[in-house]
Amino acid sequence: VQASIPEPQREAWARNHHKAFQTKEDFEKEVVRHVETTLARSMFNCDESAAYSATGLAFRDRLVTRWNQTQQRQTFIDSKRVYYLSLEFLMGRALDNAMLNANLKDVAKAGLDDLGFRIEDIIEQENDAALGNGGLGRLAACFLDSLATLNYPAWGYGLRYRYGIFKQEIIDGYQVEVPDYWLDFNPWEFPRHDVTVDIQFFGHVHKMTDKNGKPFCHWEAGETVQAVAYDMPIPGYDTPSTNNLRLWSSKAASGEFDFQKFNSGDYESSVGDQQRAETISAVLYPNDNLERGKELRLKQQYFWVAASLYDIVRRFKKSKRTWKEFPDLVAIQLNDTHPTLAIVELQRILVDLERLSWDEAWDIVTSTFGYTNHTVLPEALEKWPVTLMQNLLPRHLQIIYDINLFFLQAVEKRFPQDRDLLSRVSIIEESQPKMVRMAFLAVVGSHKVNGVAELHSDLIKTTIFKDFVEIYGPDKFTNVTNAITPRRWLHQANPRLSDLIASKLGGYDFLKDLTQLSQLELSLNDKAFRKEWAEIKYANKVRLAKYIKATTDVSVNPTALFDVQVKRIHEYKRQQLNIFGVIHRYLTLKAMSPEERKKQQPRVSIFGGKAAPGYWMAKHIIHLVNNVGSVVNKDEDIGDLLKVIFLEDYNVSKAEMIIPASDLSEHISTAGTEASGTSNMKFVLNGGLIIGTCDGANIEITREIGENNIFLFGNLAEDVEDLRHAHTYGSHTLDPELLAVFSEIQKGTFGAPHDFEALISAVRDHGDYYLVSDDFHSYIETQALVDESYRNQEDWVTKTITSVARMGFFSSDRCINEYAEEIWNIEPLQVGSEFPRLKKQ
Ligand code: NBG
Repeated sequence: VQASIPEPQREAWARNHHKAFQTKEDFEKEVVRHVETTLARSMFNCDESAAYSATGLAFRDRLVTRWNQTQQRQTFIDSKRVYYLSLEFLMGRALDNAMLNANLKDVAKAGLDDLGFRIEDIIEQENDAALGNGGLGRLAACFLDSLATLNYPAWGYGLRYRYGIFKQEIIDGYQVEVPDYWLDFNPWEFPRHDVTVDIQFFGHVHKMTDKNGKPFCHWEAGETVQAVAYDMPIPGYDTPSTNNLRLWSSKAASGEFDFQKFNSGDYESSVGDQQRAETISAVLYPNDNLERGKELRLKQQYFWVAASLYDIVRRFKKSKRTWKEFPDLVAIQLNDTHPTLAIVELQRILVDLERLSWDEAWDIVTSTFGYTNHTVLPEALEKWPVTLMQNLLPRHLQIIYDINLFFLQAVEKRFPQDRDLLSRVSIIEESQPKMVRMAFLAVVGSHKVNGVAELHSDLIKTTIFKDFVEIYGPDKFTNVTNAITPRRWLHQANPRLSDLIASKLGGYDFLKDLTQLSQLELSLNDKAFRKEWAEIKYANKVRLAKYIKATTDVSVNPTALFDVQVKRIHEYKRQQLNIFGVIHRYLTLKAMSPEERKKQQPRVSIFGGKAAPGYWMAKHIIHLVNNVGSVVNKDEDIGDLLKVIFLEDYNVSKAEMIIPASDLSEHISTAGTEASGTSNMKFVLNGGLIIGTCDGANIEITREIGENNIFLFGNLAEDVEDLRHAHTYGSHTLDPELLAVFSEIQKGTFGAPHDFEALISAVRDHGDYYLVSDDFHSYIETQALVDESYRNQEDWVTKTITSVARMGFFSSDRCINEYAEEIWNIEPLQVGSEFPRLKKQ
């Protein structure tokens, strides 16, 4: 291409090449230019929101150049790319991240200061990109950060929801959901009106013959909707590599705006078509670890998967390789079962459109896909009614039936006469109504299946995928333990701690090689270091205390132990165990003499998290926490000894403030239910300790940091089944201390007892599925141990430093390298001189 451009033109382009700013002066010029031209404002009406916009645009310009170079280079080199398909990307804010990754935050701070703004206030102006529910979506975001930082050629594909996860308001102690208008101003996205794909739904399948007399299937659509690409640049840390996150937005297909109807006066219905099309990408389903078979959700999934595959195939075709080479250039990772239709869609493209034989196509498909499982909870495993699939995607259902047929034939051959096995592993569940089991389809259509922590990966092999281990052998199943990006979760969220660590380790290289943290253990006896370490935690707590005062009007003492549980509200995560424990603490304190009370460790119990709008039990838990808070927080007998806070609208940017301020965080799921957990890692990395069950990544955190540095309690995963069985079929005696808590609630101490009856009867009358009573005593005892440990501050600081020093394993860079080597078989691109490295400031 280059050679075809005449020299003088090339010179003109080169002469005018956009030069990214590097100094404070140039940054200021860019900001003022954007205020005065892009935003059409001036010094006199530039408020913080405008200053944010201009700063964002200045950094965006910088990113774009690198982004284009990265993409050109990846295309030129033509090596294998990985595509991460995720229905959720919980990105949070982009500006702070862009500044830090470019090593230019100090420059921006000084420049904004000159122009009359505080950088912290400007950062606060940005809406979170909240296109996810919880851990699954945030993991995808951490992975994008690592992929770019490690210079892997990688794209994310998702949906551009008009509304991300709802905003949570707490009114009279209840959760109220409010829409999230995050797109109102978003400088980080680039609409690509030229990158569109027509996506079809409904209709009929016709059997046809081609000119050689070969039969093939033709799918004639009943409805067509257009997918439009919106791109977001994903900068890596301290590298020019800038990857792409492509999010699809739906609109009426061209020609769909019906001029016939419009001209004949039927304006409403022509606009109605438009709106129906736009509905597909309108909302994120606000369920964490729960699937409901809604038609629109299946439409979303196919829309996104079909657009992404069209795009991937189009890119592949430009390389002029043969189809057999597809898996040499393309790896596709399925983030949970949501994108499983991609397996079927690629098979359809290869067989129906490209006319490959079934077997050739299937080899390509299965070599291309990898599938990550994120849960064993039965209510979260996706199943779609066959009738729904038949109606919406008639050709895909046929292909699924064929995949299933060939799969079952192969199973039958190896395990003759085992009819039970065949019905257990069939992709079609022979229930009423019949269902398509998406997790089984994902297993059959992928070359690797991974869980997200060791215990979880073992569990999937012995429970939901047990038969598939028999069929395929154990090598198809593997583990990649989740992790987090230290750039956002240490450097950005806790800059003072990051700076302190850098001062000890001789620079910021640890952010790219987190195992370097281990050298911190050499400083354990360094008095000045320990003092600064403790002061940083205290300062972070003071900041959170101010925020609590401003948002809830409750004053909390920053010298108290800050005990935090922030995550989606779910019975399996057991916020009810926590709040019952808090009530137990309150009752214990109330029963003490004033002298005795003085000896107790003051605590602030902080909760945060959203409940799915239709999850009634979860909403009751929120209500109870708020009601307990309103009683305890004004009880003068108690004072600073106990405060109970519910923080509204927990999200990524709030996590960045809350996590660095925690002394203790709670990761207390019923053993065997939390696949991994990732906030547990964030808390420890920020110098907090954990109280937790032997579940998910808690187990590997313990292995890394040592049992003395974590507070484990409760029953083990291997005992859960027997306990549940005993609850239902044996005698079920409840913990007496828990019963005391229940009777206090039933006395009306925390508001109308009726409101909390369901929470109590789940434990008392309905078999206590989540083992709240079984673990209660152990939980209370372990909390007492925490109090005792916290009293010895020197010891506590030693524990926190030691823990941080041993967290190297939990960088998402390690995790991404494992995926790259074991699943994707891709190499990072060398960043050479033609693509210069950033200089350290
Ligand atoms: C969640 C698990 C978490 C895990 C994240 C990321 C789903 C279906 N699963 O424990 O509950 O940390 O995935 O792997 O959202």
